[in-house]
Amino acid sequence: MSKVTLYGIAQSRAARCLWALEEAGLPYDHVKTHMRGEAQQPEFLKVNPNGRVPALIDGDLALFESLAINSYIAKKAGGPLAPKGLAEDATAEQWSLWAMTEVEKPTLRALFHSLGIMGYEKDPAIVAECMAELARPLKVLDGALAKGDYLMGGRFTIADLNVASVLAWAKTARLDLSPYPNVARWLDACLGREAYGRVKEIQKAG
Ligand SMILES: N[C@@H](CCC(=O)N[C@@H](CS)C(=O)NCC(=O)O)C(=O)O
Repeated sequence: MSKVTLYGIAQSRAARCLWALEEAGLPYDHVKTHMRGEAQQPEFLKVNPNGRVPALIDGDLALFESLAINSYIAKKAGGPLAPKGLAEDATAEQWSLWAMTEVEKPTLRALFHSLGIMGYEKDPAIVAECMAELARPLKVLDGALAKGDYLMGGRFTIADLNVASVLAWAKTARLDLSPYPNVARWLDACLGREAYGRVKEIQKAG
């Protein structure tokens, strides 16, 4: 299988794609493009005109958007991570778009204000506001996970990986997920996977 190239330091949303690549066992090169400065240089803008990471190149194909990249990785590699058939494909897309539109923004805001990082003040009131905003989607996810260990097909798939890779920030922020016990259990299982452990190692290595 042809080698792909992933751009983006591991301490960015590129971590999501590193997880998918490690999980899928796809051969890849990792170019540690920094999100500030390097990603806005003319050379990199040919890879991703948005000037953001991650981005992925596979031959003539250039892709941006972390979770779309992950869908591609899963389908290219095949195997249990990939959706089987149209219904699973649509379900995986549903969860990925949902994670981006319903979950990502308040989770990232909660992360910044719970740890006081990236120039933001620690602010428990803002974290509480984010948790209130997350209540609706987290209840939906908790309900879906009450029916089984994973989001679809009775196995860990790209749907789980994509949603968990966004909710990983909730873990880093130590957000209280106890009102959503199925989410808490599932997130621990997803983030406990060997492939995710390898991503943590890559992050530590810098
Ligand atoms: N929706 C995009 C967001 C990409 C994104 O914002 N990446 C950040 C790093 S985590 C970045 O490159 N920021 C640089 C900038 O905004 O100029 C995705 O998920 O790939």
